[in-house]
Amino acid sequence: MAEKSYFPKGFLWGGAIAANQAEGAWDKDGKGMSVADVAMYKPNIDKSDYVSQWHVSPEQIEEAMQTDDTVYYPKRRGIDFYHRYEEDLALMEEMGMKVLRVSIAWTRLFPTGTEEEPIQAGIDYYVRLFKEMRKRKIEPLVTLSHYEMPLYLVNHYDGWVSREVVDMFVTYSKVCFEHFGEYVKYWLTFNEIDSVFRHPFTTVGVVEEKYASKKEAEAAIYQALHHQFVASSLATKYAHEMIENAQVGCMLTKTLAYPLTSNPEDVLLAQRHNRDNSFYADVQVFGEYPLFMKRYLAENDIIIDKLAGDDEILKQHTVDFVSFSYYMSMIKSVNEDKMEKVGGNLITSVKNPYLDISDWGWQVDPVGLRISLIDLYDRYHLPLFVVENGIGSIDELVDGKVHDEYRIDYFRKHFEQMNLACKEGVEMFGYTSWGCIDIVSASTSQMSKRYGFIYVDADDLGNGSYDRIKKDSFYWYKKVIETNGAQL
Ligand code: BGP
Repeated sequence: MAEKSYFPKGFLWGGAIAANQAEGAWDKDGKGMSVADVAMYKPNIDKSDYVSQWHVSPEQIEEAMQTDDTVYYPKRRGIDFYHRYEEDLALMEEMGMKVLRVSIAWTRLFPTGTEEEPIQAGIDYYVRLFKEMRKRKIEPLVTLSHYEMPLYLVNHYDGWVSREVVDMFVTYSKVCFEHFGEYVKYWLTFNEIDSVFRHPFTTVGVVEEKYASKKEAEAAIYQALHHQFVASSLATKYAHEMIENAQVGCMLTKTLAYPLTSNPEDVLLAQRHNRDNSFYADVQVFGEYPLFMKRYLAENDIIIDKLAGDDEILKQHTVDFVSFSYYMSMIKSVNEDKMEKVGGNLITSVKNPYLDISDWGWQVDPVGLRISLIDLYDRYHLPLFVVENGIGSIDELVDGKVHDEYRIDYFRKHFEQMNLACKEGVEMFGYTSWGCIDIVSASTSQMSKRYGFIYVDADDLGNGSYDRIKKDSFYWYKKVIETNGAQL
């Protein structure tokens, strides 16, 4: 007998995509190049090798700027959401989705990021998109920066290391609030702001090879991160001033770690991982750097250049809710060097003997989502929103159907645990599955790593009709939403 539903009335069930992985039209209507337009798809690369698809060199940037190829630069074509959003929103409305998380491509409004005024075609597109969402009673949840900053700022300003980029981001954010505020109430500032060390180029525009040492690159990333913290707080300030009842969230990759054994040293390692992971949300919720991070920076001679007033900005403009992505849990151990690993070189973990792993080596842990929800709620006492969760898999299209019972099973188990978290006193108000429609993978630029309830008929090289096809999970999720999580 399934548990009764503890999801609050009006719970926002939905899905999530990002401009750079879905829109395509990378150079249409005046849009400038973003860091996503440099991401190259490399065929036959090992599934565990994310780094070489996502990290770039100055040479790769140069090479990417010389071509308009959309075959090996799949994020330039996405799934053509830019032109097909009405069809896609109709399918999402049919599913009963109450919210859709999208991002705004900064370079569609400010091609280089340095302009004083936005280009009208970009404004017009997003007004059309948000109006269409509203018409279909789909609440927009909008990410201001989702791995798609202007490439021009990387090449001419060292990305977010330069303080001027803070002002440029604030200009961009205020334009978004001014033109889209009447349609959009829920905002996220930076997607997975903790991922600046996992892939600094796509997040803060830092090209590590430009720095003489790893230590200098680390210091540059912390400086860039500080500028993003300030920019996030200023965006929060202006959202609150410019949009009535605006709700602004931070967004964290929750990478929950367990100790391999009850050896206190293992427990300490897991605790340190979880604490370091929370640092990024701590700053945006508590409005200051936690003492453990101040100590780390001092111990490692990392001096962050702050402007007078930065501390006050952080303190005065904190977020209204905490959002996060959840895909896996990890294991830490003092003996991890001698142990079997999973997860590839993006988020590596000791293999957990109690958990299955996805086709891409991510450990599937539904109970871990419940633990994460409880951890985050107990730490921040703010409403929570899961804005990414799902399983990337190879889906087979057979006679026009996709029988993805593995995806239904994945979501059923995760929703059961979310429901129990709500029962056990966690306040959450929404959930958006990642890639509710198949889109280009962030870390591998593949179409074949599919997350959607809706199949898009395109392969890794962009061959296909791009027809949208409802998977079995489409009908299952429709029922979940209809019954507010009672029927899993
Ligand atoms: C997160 C990103 C998303 C999304 C997700 C799945 O880190 O915020 O953009 O892509 O990962 O990752 P992938 O697409 O690489 O499977």
